[in-house]
Amino acid sequence: MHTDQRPRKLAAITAVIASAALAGTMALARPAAAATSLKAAAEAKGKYFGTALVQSNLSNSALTAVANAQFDFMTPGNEMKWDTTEPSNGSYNFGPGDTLVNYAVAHSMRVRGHNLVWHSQLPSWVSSLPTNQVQAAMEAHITTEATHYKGQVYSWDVVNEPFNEDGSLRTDAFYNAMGSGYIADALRTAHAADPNAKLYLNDYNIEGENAKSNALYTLVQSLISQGVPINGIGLESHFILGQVPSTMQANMARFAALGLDVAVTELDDRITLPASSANLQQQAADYTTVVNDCLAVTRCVGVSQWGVGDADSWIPGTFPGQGAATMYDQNYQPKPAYNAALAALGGTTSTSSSTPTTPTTPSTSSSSSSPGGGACKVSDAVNAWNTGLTESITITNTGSSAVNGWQLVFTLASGQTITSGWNAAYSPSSGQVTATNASYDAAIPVGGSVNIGFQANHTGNTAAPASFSLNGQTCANG
Ligand code: 9MR
Repeated sequence: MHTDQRPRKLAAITAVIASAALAGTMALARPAAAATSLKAAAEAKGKYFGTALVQSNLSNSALTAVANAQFDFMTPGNEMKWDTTEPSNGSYNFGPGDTLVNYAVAHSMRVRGHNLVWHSQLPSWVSSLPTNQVQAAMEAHITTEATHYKGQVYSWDVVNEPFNEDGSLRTDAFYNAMGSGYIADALRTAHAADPNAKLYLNDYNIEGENAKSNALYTLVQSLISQGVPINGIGLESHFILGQVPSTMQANMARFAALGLDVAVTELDDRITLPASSANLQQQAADYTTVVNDCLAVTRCVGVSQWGVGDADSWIPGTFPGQGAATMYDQNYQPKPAYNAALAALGGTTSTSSSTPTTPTTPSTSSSSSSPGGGACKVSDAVNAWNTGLTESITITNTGSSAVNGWQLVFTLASGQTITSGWNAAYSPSSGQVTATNASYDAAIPVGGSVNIGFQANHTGNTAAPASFSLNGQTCANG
């Protein structure tokens, strides 16, 4: 918007650096560094960033190196489920869960207890019980497990995946024995055992507004009105590439408005293999959307991915031909989705090292195209740090007909190279760049806007592009 701001800011920053250096107090002049891990960036926003771990992961040093550096929250993938913890009636095994809890404690991760009541990974002795014995078995299981982990878990998924897709309740052993009242009973029992744990209902395909999330919403309203202890809703978020629901933020907000926390509990984003670089860019855009949705809802307490890397994901085993669903590749190298999630949280991918970085102040600057344009206007904002920047670009259709498919052309300042982007495909990564719409934002109605953006490395010049053209037409200053 105002190209004239940057020179003044840079001059001011330079002056601060110079005087600090003279005074021998450069460290004081250095602003709080942008976080370089998911957990630090999330914590700076008052949230957490988690992963799921299974016991066998703990002996994989490449995996634990990433887990320890990036995550401050851990969900045991299987070890707290009924088939592990009470494989036969009244006989409990908390060894595997304890191992993971101890690991989490040792690495400053909070724990999501997962889960107390679920139709799956349920030992057959439970489903074979006469219906008049199921309630006692359920209450005993909840009481024993929640008491065992009392004070050690941040939250419990008390009932996991209770709904069918049409919003009816699943007719599992618990429903068949107790009707819909089993959910309230389970929550009350868990609360009695561990009054400080946050009690959640957790499910999949409830991320957007749909029949299933509507039914959950209605159930939760009713639970609250009856005084049933419930603290949060877990949105599993097992997404298909490019299909993060547009209503996710609004959906989170409506549950939050009931006085509940919400959390993204099992995030992944599956791709039909082999994953192309365009797929990975789309996945980065999807992760950005999810993180931004959580950031936009104060009561969204955090985001957890299901597994550390693609090598650990359940997707290929369950959806043959699909995979590459996480932020880390098979070798625990970060993918574009990692950079995108970190950038969305306000962090930076520049690796921290013992070498002091040049003190710089993250600068926000903006510029836009020459005024006068016609069918479009563009506003952009650059947020830069010592070696990198993010640029957020909003394109508005100011013409009199809808845009259907678009290319935005702009020229990066010398030394800038795009490393990841969202909501468009960017090519090439430096010089004159063409950003091509993603499938889901090809249409810009009259008066409508699309936001895209990217993360780039730079070598000192953090200037925004001087002008933008949309489908060959120069855009106005937005
Ligand atoms: O990741 C878990 C996998 O190892 C198990 O085989 C599977 C069995 O159902 O459960 C997986 O985790 C699920 C989680 O507990 C609940 N939501 C869906 C997850 C993926 O299936």
